[in-house]
Amino acid sequence: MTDIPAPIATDGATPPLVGIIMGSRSDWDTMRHASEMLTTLGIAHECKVVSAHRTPDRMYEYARAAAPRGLRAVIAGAGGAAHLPGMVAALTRLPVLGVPVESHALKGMDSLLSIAQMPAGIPVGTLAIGRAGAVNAALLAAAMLATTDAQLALRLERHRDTQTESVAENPA
Ligand code: RP5
Repeated sequence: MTDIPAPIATDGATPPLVGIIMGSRSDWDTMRHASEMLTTLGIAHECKVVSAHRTPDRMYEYARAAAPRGLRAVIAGAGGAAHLPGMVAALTRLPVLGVPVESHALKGMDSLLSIAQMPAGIPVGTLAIGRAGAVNAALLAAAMLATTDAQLALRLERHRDTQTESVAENPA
């Protein structure tokens, strides 16, 4: 059996490879699941509140600096009129993964459609509404990074094997 390498430290000393951003602190209850999955996989990352509406200058600066700082992907979560992922994607060449946060008024359908329906030319990889989308954004970012990181590829495969083994055949 192949040895699984130890995870990369995610103690803040390692430069982040993935940036998790969200439009509001109220999004953290959803977006923390992306952070937890990246931590599980040993991927150094950072988490910031960056609002397209309320802090447009912060958003611009974050997006413009993301690639030069060494980030390899951005996970952006937002709810309602969720412009953040698309605006950030317009400002960086990095892959941007959008997580529609569930809104009170429309249960996240507004978030989903405003993130997914990007006009041709600037893509946002849109995930599912809510926790599932946050978890899968982290797994998708991991899969992208794993194409050039053999140790991460092993950790990702191990994670998937463990998930498979945890599914009981008996429903009761
Ligand atoms: C969006 O507005 C945020 O992404 C959040 O999902 C939503 C509501 O924000 P708060 O009013 O809770 O700060 O920009």
